[in-house]
Amino acid sequence: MRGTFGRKFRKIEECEDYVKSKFLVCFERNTLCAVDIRIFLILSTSPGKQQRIYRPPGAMGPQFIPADSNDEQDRLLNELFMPPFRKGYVRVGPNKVLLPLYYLDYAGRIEDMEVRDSDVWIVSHPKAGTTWTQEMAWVINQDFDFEGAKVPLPERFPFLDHTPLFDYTDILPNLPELQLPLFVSDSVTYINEMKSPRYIKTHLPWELLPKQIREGTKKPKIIYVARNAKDTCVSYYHHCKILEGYSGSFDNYCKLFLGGSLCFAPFWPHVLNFWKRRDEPNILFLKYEDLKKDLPAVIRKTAAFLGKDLNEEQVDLLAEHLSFARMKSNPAVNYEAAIEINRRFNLTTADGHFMRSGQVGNYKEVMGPELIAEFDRWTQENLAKSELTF
Ligand code: PPS
Repeated sequence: MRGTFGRKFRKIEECEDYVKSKFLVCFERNTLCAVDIRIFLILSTSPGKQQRIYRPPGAMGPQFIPADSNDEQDRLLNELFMPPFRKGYVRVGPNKVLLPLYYLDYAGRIEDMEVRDSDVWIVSHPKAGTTWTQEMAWVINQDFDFEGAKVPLPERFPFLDHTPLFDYTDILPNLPELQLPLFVSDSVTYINEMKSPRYIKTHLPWELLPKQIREGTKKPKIIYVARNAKDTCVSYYHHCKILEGYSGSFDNYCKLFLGGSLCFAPFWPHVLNFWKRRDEPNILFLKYEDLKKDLPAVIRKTAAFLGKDLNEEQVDLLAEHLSFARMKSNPAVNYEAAIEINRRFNLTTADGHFMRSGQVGNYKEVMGPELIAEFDRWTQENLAKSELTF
């Protein structure tokens, strides 16, 4: 029997226990606060279907997406975005952030993790210029240790939510050659065990960051980087094809982006929740467009934020190291190795590069006038009450 979430169960009771345990972890840890507490469990049994709905009293929890949902967004997700390492999706928290089902295995540990004041965090919506900002912050904070920068970025600047994105539990037994390093197989443990100063990347929105950050009991340095929605969407589309197994068209992808149904969406609450905190002393808000316009200026600003004095020679040296051409050919940051592993093990099949166009306005090459107008309307509506512009 195959349950809604793609796991195999011998008995209905096993499937029920699985879903209850997923829910309870989040509830007990108080990590999830969606108002809608329904947990749908639709077991696809042959020949008929049986539906059970759990409503734990007074509890709040994640919204599971049923495999046979009639909602258009859910249907697109279920049909077009279910690679071997994705068992399903949940919507979490007040903004109903979409995440893989596997995230629930890690939600409690992320919520309760020990943050350190000496940490440097880069937070972003996917494809906003995260890697670029990571490399900049790392080199500055490590006093220009270009030798150390040859170590692959995911190792020295791991991605907290990496493991929750890729559930390899059913895949690994069939692929003994696929050896995963700890920062992939358990990114949370890897980060917990790192020496200080730690460098941590995350795409989790503000409301899903560890409690110690949200409550301000720990004050790591946090750099948030944002990018205009249209370029972010195009970049994310290519990323999802080459690295996350999206199999649909660009048009359908845009529907999912606008509808808040891609991992870490909805987009605007993600950006605005940091924009409104931009003046807090431990938060620096950057824009991809500004890195493109005047990289040396952003390098100086970031160095000041990290408490480092740079001379102009260093600024120029770093700007050169961070140029698109240099990063594209730098194996420590260009993710070619990860793409190669996906291809080798047939986890995704699409061609392409992580360092793709590196441009502002690249969306014009793929979006027609109507789609552009729709994105612009949506952007204006969401930014109307803020002073943020792109
Ligand atoms: S991820 O997967 O979310 O961490 O991706 P992220 O690093 O946020 O975004 C990748 C996009 O950033 C571009 N990039 C750069 N642009 C200009 N200069 C430099 N040095 C640079 N480094 C990365 C990268 O090419 C992706 O954008 P697109 O538009 O797809 O080219």
